[in-house]
Amino acid sequence: MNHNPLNKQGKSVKQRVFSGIQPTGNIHIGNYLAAIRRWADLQSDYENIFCVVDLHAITIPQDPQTLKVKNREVAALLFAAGIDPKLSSVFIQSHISAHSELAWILNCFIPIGWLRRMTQFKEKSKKQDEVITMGLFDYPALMAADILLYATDLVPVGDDQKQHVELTRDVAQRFNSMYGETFKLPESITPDIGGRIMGLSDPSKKMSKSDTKSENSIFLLDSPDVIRSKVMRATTDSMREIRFDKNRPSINNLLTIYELFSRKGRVEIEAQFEGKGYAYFKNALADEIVENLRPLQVRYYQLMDDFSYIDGLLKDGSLKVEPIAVKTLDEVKEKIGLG
Ligand code: ATP
Ligand code: LTN
Repeated sequence: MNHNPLNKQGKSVKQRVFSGIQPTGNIHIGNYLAAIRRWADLQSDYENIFCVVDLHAITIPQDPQTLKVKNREVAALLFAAGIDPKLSSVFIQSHISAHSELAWILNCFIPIGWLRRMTQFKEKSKKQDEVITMGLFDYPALMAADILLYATDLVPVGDDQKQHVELTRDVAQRFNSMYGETFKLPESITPDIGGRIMGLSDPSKKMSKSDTKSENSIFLLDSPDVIRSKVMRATTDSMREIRFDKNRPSINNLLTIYELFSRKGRVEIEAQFEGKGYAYFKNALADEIVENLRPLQVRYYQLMDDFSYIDGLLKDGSLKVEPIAVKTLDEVKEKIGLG
């Protein structure tokens, strides 16, 4: 897939990709398959900016020491998963203050009704035991700021974030219609397959970092034994055939995970497991996941031996992208009469 337009000389101009991930909980294979691996796969076709969104993380209470370490761990995971610092800038959101500043300004252009409609807010505020803060409610304004600061063309995300990118377009359009062309309108890109990987023990719910039941998710750093045991215990139905079927959520989800990790086609997969039982399939699935995650895990632990190296990469990332953010913010402030 390459959406890059041509410039006047007929040369392809790289479009800009921006996406983010929260430094919370444990990164799972849903995050990997729908977001991180796609970012890595796409990176040579685009100009890429990836952000560890710690300001989004604090919309839910976080332990300060853990959050600081998590920022580096998640960055290390991105590099371990193949994000190449030569092709992609990676940085920590709170290191560039323009994000908070533009989020505040956008707040003043977002009707409350738009935020009330956000499915993620409705779901997260239902499960939370703590007080629901303005920050959680306002999460999409900060996400809009992240995207709009960099004149982003494309936002690769899982299905659950599509609605937030729509809101980003809406606020950009509203601002542009009031003050003239300022923001580029971004488009989300979601995977055709696996945009919403479901839980292993409860396939009616999406696999989620904040899920307290760890058997529902396979984490990128789970050991081979843990992966195997989670796959073997995954819910299945009472039917026998191993076939892709939306009406059979548990087996459909496991087959989708197999499809994405093995990169094989559906016909080939169904033929491979024809007449075989669930145990046989689950063993093959566990092997596929373990073998795919092995190199990532090796690289991750090597990188984590040297925190200063990760910090250096993150600093380079911020230095490279901050001028883009500052330029957008200055233009916005000028247009609305600030300063
Ligand atoms: P939390 O449960 O804490 O909200 P999360 O698992 O949704 O966390 P994020 O950091 O919010 O993780 O998301 C990072 C990326 O992973 C986003 O692009 C999001 O759409 C994608 N993603 C999250 N969960 C899934 C899933 N179950 N299937 C596919 N993509 C997912
Ligand atoms: N809300 C996103 C994380 C995120 C993001 C972004 C994704 C924050 N800012 C900008 C794409 C673009 C999530 O995954 N929950």
